[in-house]
Amino acid sequence: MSGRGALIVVEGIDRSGKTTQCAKLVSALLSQGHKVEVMKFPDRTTETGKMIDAYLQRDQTLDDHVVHLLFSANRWEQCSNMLENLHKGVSLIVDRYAYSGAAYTSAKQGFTLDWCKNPDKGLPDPDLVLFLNLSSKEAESRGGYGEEIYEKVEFQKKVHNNFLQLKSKQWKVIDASQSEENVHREMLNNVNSVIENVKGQQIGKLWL
Ligand code: Z5A
Repeated sequence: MSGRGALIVVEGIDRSGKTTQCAKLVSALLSQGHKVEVMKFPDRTTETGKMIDAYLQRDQTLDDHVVHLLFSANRWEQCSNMLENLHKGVSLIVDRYAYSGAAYTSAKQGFTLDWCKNPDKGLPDPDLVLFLNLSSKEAESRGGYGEEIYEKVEFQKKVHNNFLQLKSKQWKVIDASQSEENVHREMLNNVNSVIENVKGQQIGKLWL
C-alpha cells in the first residue's frame, strides 16, 4: 500500500553516533526499496544556518534567546519542504530536531524547558524518535570534543538530563554504547515497523 512517508528523528548528545547511524539507516532503507531522504539540523547552508554556524564556531556573539530562536527558525524554514516530501511518500531521517533545541538551550542558566519548547510548537510531529543514549563521559572518550561552543562534558551532562525529560510515547531509547552494527540493527527494526504503520495516518503537530 502506498501512503505517506514516516518522520524519523535521531537525537542524542554530541558524539552519540547520530550522523553515523543516519547514514547507515538511509542506505539500508534505500536498499530495501523505500523512498527516503536524510536531513540535518542545524542546516548550516541557509541564512539562519550561517548565523548559527558562526555562533557555534565562536566567530559571532549572540544573545542566548536569539540563538534559540534562530535554531527554531532554521527548522521552520524546512517545514513546508518536509510536509511535501512526507505527503509524497518519502520518509525523512532527521539528524537532530526540536528536542536538541529544547535540551541545549535549557541547559543554560535562566531557561526553562517549557519556554524553550514554545517556538517549535506546531512543527511536524515525529512518528519515531530514536534517542541514542550515551553518557557524557563515554561520548568524550570518542575522540574528545572539538572547538565548538557546547562541547564541554559538564554542559553535555545537563543536556543529557534535559533530553530524558522530553521523552514521550514516540521515543525509543537505544543503548548507543553498543557496536555501530548492533545500534544500527536495533534502529532499523524500529524504523521498519513505523514506516509500515504510519501509511494511513495523519501527520501530527509537535507539542500541541
Ligand atoms: N544545537 C542546538 O543547540 N540547538 C538546536 O536546535 C540544534 C542543535 C538542532 C551542532 O550540532 C550543535 O548545535 C550541537 C547541538 C547544537 N552542539 N554541540 N556541541 P551538530 O549536529 O552539527 O553536531 P556535530 O558536531 O555535527 O555532530 P555530533 O553531535 O558531534 O556527533 P554525532 O553525529 O552524534 O556522532 P558521529 O559523528 O556519528 O560519531 C562521532 C564519533 O564517534 C565518530 O568518530 C564515530 O566514528 C564514533 N562512533 C559512532 N558510533 C560509534 C559506536 N557505536 N561505537 C564507537 N564509536 C562510535
